[in-house]
Amino acid sequence: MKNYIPLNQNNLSKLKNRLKVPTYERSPIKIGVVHIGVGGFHRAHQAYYLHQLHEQFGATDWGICGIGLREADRKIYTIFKKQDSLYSLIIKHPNGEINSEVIGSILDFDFGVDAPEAVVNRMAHVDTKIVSLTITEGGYNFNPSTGEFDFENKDIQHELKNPNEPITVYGFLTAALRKRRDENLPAFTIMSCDNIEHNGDVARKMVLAFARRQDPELAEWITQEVSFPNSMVDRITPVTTPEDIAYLVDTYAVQDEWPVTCEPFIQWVVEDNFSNGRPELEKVGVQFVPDVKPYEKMKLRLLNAGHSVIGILGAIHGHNTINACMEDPLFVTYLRAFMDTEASPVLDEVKGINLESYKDSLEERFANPNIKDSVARICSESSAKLPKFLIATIHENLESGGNIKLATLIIVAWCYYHDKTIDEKGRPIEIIDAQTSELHKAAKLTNQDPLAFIKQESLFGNLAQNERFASTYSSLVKNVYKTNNIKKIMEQLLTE
Ligand code: CS2
Repeated sequence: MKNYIPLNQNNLSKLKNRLKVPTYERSPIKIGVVHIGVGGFHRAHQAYYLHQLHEQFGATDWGICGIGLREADRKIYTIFKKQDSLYSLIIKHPNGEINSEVIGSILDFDFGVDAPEAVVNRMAHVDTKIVSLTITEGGYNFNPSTGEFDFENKDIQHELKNPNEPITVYGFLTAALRKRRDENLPAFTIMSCDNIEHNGDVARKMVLAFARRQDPELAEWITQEVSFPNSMVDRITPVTTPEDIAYLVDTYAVQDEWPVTCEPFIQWVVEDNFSNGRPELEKVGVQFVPDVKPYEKMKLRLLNAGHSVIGILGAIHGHNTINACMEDPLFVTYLRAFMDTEASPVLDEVKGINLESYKDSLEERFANPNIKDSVARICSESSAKLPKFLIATIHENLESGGNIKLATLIIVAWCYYHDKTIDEKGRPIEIIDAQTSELHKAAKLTNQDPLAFIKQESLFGNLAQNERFASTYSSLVKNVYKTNNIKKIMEQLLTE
């Protein structure tokens, strides 16, 4: 039996002969960034960049405190308390090479469900300069078709009436900003790192919509004092599996209860617009630009939409992973045709980026056989993702007279997926979506009304009334339901 060492601060000196551990002292670092939503992505991306900054330049003002606001965050909270917020990042290259490293940039974690005051105090602390967010596309609490803040949400209603009892990100941000204003402290920057076009503008719009209802004077102060930079973030980060945990045990005899795996590629493009200072992330490869919008749009409409395209088709066919889809030449052709003929024509020019090589690199990244990104992860929360990633492209092509059939098949396939809930190999599909029951109900009506699924206005707006879309959609519905063979339809569309 090997001598297993649990990952924590005290054990770092013992671990350093086994794998790469932080070479900087963690204790003197101040917490400058408070981050809400410590999932795999944050740990593979922002925390990794800041870790590099500590490693190479000793950035003592920019440690991170993680925040969890949902019951589901109790797991990371509990593990981080045991592990002193340390975790391993396992970077998997396409050629099989693996680099593992212990990341030290997250210094603490506050759990808002048990201790809301601690969270408010942390955000209101003088050292806190930035509050960053990865709360997922669905976490912004807006109606996907109108883009307006959803005041119907019960938690939001509670917070509006009880400003001292925050529950959601909006209640916490406003409580902390109010405290800072009352104590004459400068505001923090609110930095969204979610996959939403104009993520900073959306965050601003939502925070202000909430604050105006709750406390108009505070809303005015936020308008003046808080900046909300837009950003484009990128690193494929699959769900951690028991094999990843076992890999660390077997290879380094390290016991880490929740490591993160990711691809080697990493990118972050941010607008240089911070209210209260920022870390010098350009030293570790982050690009600061005046306008991030063309980068965001390119990434969301190619990478994220591309993921959804092959993910949904793959789920129906019965491919388990994105790389399995990419081993299927028909999927590769379909993906590229979608990117070339439907997604690219609506993109704006992106300075310094060759779109063809960008698309080539996406194909390579998706094909990385070691990432094993599950189709279930990609399809999860499609009701929050597709309006942004794919339906927006359909709308723009309808306006410009561009092609829509390849994207429309994805909407049909999405309906079929919620209708059948088993794949073509007869296995149940793992569906994870906050709106599953509504989607399932609407999909089930397809045999009575072929347009039933797209009549869900909160997702599709008035698309069902668009003649070209409705007729493309209903003829594909007919075909898909008749053949029950998604690859056959993909082939047909590509040869038409
Ligand atoms: C994925 C993203 O969840 C999804 O649908 O497309 O998580 C994607 O892997 C990341 O945005 C890559 O940067």
